[in-house]
Amino acid sequence: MKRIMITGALGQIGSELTVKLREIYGADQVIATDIRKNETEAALSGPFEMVDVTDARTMLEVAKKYNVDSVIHMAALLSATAEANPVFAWNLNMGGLMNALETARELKAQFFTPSSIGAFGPSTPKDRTPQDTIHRPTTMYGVNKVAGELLSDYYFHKFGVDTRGLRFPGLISYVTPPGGGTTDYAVEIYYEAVKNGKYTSYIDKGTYMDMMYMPDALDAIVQLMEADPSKLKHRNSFNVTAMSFEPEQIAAEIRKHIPHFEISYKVDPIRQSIADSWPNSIDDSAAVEEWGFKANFDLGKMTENMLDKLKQK
Ligand code: VAH
Repeated sequence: MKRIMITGALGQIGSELTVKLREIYGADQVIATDIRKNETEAALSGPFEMVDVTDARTMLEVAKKYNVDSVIHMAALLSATAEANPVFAWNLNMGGLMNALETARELKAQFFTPSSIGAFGPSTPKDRTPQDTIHRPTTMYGVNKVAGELLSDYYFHKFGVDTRGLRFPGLISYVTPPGGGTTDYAVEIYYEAVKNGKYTSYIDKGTYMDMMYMPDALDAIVQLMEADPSKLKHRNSFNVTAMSFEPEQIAAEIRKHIPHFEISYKVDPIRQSIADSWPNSIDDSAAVEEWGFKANFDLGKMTENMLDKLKQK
């Protein structure tokens, strides 16, 4: 990767990924794009262009203007928002992805877009979910992610586009609050613990989901994109995870730092049903074997870092 265009650069992953890529490749080599602008570091620390990913012409124009050699497509609706607006989610998630793949094909650029544990469904083996297995998701987000994986593989086999992807678990960060996800309870709980010493979870106790601290997710994107392509047996997309926990476990970890912290439950049936359709834990051995994936943060280390950063914030 030398000159990179990022879509959704002001989103939950994009805003931190933009800053990290500028540190690695140089600020002027990373073109941040999004449908709106704000005053965050991602928007102000290097080139920024307004791009609505459903507008193919503008996206291609911007990519040509900067002669990018890599397209990192992050713009998409997450699971809960997509479930509330399924037709809009299909048009944005799939229309945006097609436009980004076409842009990469025209510029002979490398390509990355994230998939998710949301690409699995109730008939998928739930524990240590394999890299290659059944994908019958029951959410619009999951349908988008499976279709997106297949479309990205198609662009590799049919047009030779160097497409790569990661099936992310829930991502946890202190920088950009998430929007519209199912796993976001695991982010909100830290903010509420610091602010109010208590949290009411919309996901029920005993609900296990894979999670990862954002620094590990950002490292994984760069590591995969820089990996030797001859070593890749898979491309779209690799299972990656750092931990699997349920709400009581993250609450117990928080209490090691905030002893009086209390968790209560007011289950949201829609997001609970989405969570119940996802794996309890996934097997990331393919990522480890093919490009040396390794997460550095476990629940203990993440909790210590999150609470420390949020207290500073
Ligand atoms: C969501 N955070 O909850 C995203 C992610 C695995 C979950 O895809 O929709």
